[in-house]
Amino acid sequence: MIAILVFGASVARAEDQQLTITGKITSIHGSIYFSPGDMAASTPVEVITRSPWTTGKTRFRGVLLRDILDKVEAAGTVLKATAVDGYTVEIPISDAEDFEVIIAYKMDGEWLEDGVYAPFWIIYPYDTNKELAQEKYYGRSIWQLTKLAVE
Ligand SMILES: Nc1nc2c(c(=O)[nH]1)N[C@H]1C(S)=C(S)[C@@H](COP(=O)(O)O)O[C@H]1N2
Ligand SMILES: [Mo]
Repeated sequence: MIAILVFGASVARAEDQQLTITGKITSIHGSIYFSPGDMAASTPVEVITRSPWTTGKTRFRGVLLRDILDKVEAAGTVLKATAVDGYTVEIPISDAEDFEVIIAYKMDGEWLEDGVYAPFWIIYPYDTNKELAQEKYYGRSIWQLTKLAVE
């Protein structure tokens, strides 16, 4: 009984600390999971930008959203993104093609903090592409990201 409870707790915890990609992807299991460590094993990309949530220039490190979508062979047009805090938003897949959007796991050299922004944060290059510095894209900048459903 104790073992079952402990196991259940550890599974729930793990789900909060990884990204689950589902929907129109190529996977025999239906879902593909990435931990921050898995993401860090791919070629890192940095976006250095100001943001509404940070002070001065911030260095976000992650992987290109487009590369992850390629990796899972995403075949849809929209991503339904969900966060630990229950926030959800739709991200057009065209954003990943048009801009250097990253799935960030580090900020200024530190892993994103648990209970704040971890495990992942969608970041757009707001400074490089001035049109991104607006509410529409800020709203798509979902932190505590744990689910992407490809539709
Ligand atoms: N996980 C999560 N991400 C989120 C939000 C949120 O509530 N939860 N708010 C979004 C919205 S609507 C906007 S405009 C920006 C900025 O939110 P803030 O102004 O409340 O910081 O973050 C986005 N990312
Ligand atoms: Mo918003």
